Amino acid sequence: MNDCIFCKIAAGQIPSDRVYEDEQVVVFRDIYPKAPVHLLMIPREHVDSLETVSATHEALLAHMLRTLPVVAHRAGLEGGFRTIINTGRGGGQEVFHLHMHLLGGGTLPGF
Ligand code: DGP
Repeated sequence: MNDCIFCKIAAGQIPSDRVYEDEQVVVFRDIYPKAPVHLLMIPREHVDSLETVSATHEALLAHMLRTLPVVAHRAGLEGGFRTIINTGRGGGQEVFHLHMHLLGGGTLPGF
Protein backbone atom coordinates (compact mmCIF):
# COMPACT_ATOMS: atom_id res chain seq x y z
CA MET A 1 0.00 0.00 0.00
CA ASN A 2 2.89 2.37 0.72
CA ASP A 3 4.00 1.98 -2.87
CA CYS A 4 0.51 2.52 -4.25
CA ILE A 5 0.62 5.27 -6.87
CA PHE A 6 -3.06 6.15 -6.43
CA CYS A 7 -2.66 6.44 -2.65
CA LYS A 8 0.12 8.91 -3.36
CA ILE A 9 -2.08 10.81 -5.81
CA ALA A 10 -4.90 10.90 -3.22
CA ALA A 11 -2.46 12.21 -0.63
CA GLY A 12 -1.11 14.85 -3.02
CA GLN A 13 2.37 13.31 -2.96
CA ILE A 14 2.24 12.75 -6.72
CA PRO A 15 0.74 15.52 -8.87
CA SER A 16 -2.43 14.92 -10.83
CA ASP A 17 -4.96 16.98 -12.73
CA ARG A 18 -7.65 16.81 -10.06
CA VAL A 19 -11.17 17.72 -11.14
CA TYR A 20 -13.18 16.75 -8.05
CA GLU A 21 -12.65 15.66 -4.48
CA ASP A 22 -14.62 15.15 -1.33
CA GLU A 23 -14.08 13.39 1.97
CA GLN A 24 -14.25 9.94 0.39
CA VAL A 25 -13.04 10.16 -3.20
CA VAL A 26 -10.64 11.96 -5.53
CA VAL A 27 -11.20 12.30 -9.29
CA PHE A 28 -8.39 13.19 -11.68
CA ARG A 29 -7.59 12.97 -15.39
CA ASP A 30 -6.15 9.70 -16.68
CA ILE A 31 -2.58 10.16 -17.82
CA TYR A 32 -3.27 8.08 -20.95
CA PRO A 33 -6.74 9.28 -22.03
CA LYS A 34 -8.80 6.93 -24.19
CA ALA A 35 -11.51 9.52 -24.87
CA PRO A 36 -11.76 13.34 -24.96
CA VAL A 37 -12.75 13.16 -21.29
CA HIS A 38 -11.16 10.30 -19.35
CA LEU A 39 -11.29 10.58 -15.58
CA LEU A 40 -10.42 8.20 -12.77
CA MET A 41 -12.37 8.12 -9.53
CA ILE A 42 -10.53 6.59 -6.58
CA PRO A 43 -11.45 6.17 -2.94
CA ARG A 44 -9.11 7.90 -0.49
CA GLU A 45 -9.03 4.60 1.39
CA HIS A 46 -6.84 1.97 -0.20
CA VAL A 47 -8.84 -0.93 -1.59
CA ASP A 48 -7.04 -3.27 -4.00
CA SER A 49 -9.89 -3.95 -6.39
CA LEU A 50 -13.56 -4.75 -6.72
CA GLU A 51 -12.67 -8.31 -5.74
CA THR A 52 -11.48 -7.26 -2.31
CA VAL A 53 -14.34 -5.00 -1.26
CA SER A 54 -16.35 -6.11 1.75
CA ALA A 55 -19.62 -5.16 3.40
CA THR A 56 -17.77 -2.32 5.13
CA HIS A 57 -17.31 -0.70 1.71
CA GLU A 58 -20.97 -0.66 0.72
CA ALA A 59 -21.50 2.99 1.64
CA LEU A 60 -18.28 3.96 -0.15
CA LEU A 61 -19.29 2.12 -3.32
CA ALA A 62 -22.72 3.71 -3.27
CA HIS A 63 -21.11 7.10 -2.81
CA MET A 64 -18.79 6.51 -5.76
CA LEU A 65 -21.65 5.46 -8.04
CA ARG A 66 -23.82 8.36 -6.97
CA THR A 67 -20.98 10.85 -7.44
CA LEU A 68 -20.01 9.70 -10.94
CA PRO A 69 -22.94 11.49 -12.69
CA VAL A 70 -22.23 14.64 -10.71
CA VAL A 71 -18.63 14.63 -11.89
CA ALA A 72 -19.67 13.73 -15.44
CA HIS A 73 -22.02 16.71 -15.63
CA ARG A 74 -19.34 19.00 -14.22
CA ALA A 75 -17.03 17.73 -16.98
CA GLY A 76 -19.64 18.66 -19.58
CA LEU A 77 -20.75 15.13 -20.39
CA GLU A 78 -24.41 16.00 -20.74
CA GLY A 79 -24.98 13.37 -23.41
CA GLY A 80 -23.87 10.47 -21.26
CA PHE A 81 -20.74 8.70 -20.20
CA ARG A 82 -19.16 5.27 -19.86
CA THR A 83 -17.97 3.77 -16.59
CA ILE A 84 -15.43 0.94 -16.49
CA ILE A 85 -13.99 -0.96 -13.53
CA ASN A 86 -11.15 -3.20 -14.61
CA THR A 87 -10.78 -5.97 -12.05
CA GLY A 88 -7.76 -8.23 -11.71
CA ARG A 89 -5.06 -8.96 -14.28
CA GLY A 90 -7.58 -10.83 -16.41
CA GLY A 91 -9.80 -7.77 -16.42
CA GLY A 92 -7.01 -5.49 -17.53
CA GLN A 93 -6.36 -3.90 -14.14
CA GLU A 94 -2.89 -2.35 -14.01
CA VAL A 95 -3.11 -0.24 -10.87
CA PHE A 96 -4.26 -2.18 -7.81
CA HIS A 97 -6.12 0.59 -6.07
CA LEU A 98 -9.83 0.42 -6.85
CA HIS A 99 -10.75 2.97 -9.51
CA MET A 100 -13.64 3.75 -11.79
CA HIS A 101 -12.88 5.03 -15.29
CA LEU A 102 -15.28 7.72 -16.49
CA LEU A 103 -15.12 8.30 -20.25
CA GLY A 104 -17.01 10.45 -22.70
CA GLY A 105 -16.96 13.54 -24.83
CA GLY A 106 -17.08 11.86 -28.20
CA THR A 107 -18.46 8.84 -29.95
CA LEU A 108 -17.19 5.94 -27.90
CA PRO A 109 -16.51 2.69 -29.73
CA GLY A 110 -18.68 -0.28 -28.97
CA PHE A 111 -17.16 -3.37 -27.44
P1 DGP B 1 -6.42 0.11 -15.15
O1 DGP B 1 -5.93 -0.59 -16.36
O2 DGP B 1 -7.93 0.00 -14.99
O3 DGP B 1 -5.67 -0.30 -13.90
O4 DGP B 1 -6.15 1.64 -15.41
C1 DGP B 1 -5.17 2.38 -14.77
C2 DGP B 1 -5.18 3.74 -15.41
O5 DGP B 1 -4.40 4.58 -14.58
C3 DGP B 1 -4.58 3.81 -16.80
O6 DGP B 1 -5.59 4.21 -17.71
C4 DGP B 1 -3.48 4.85 -16.71
C5 DGP B 1 -3.74 5.52 -15.39
N1 DGP B 1 -2.56 5.93 -14.67
C6 DGP B 1 -1.55 5.13 -14.29
N2 DGP B 1 -0.62 5.83 -13.61
C7 DGP B 1 -1.09 7.10 -13.56
C8 DGP B 1 -0.59 8.30 -12.97
O7 DGP B 1 0.47 8.35 -12.36
N3 DGP B 1 -1.34 9.42 -13.12
C9 DGP B 1 -2.53 9.40 -13.79
N4 DGP B 1 -3.19 10.56 -13.87
N5 DGP B 1 -3.04 8.30 -14.34
C10 DGP B 1 -2.32 7.16 -14.23
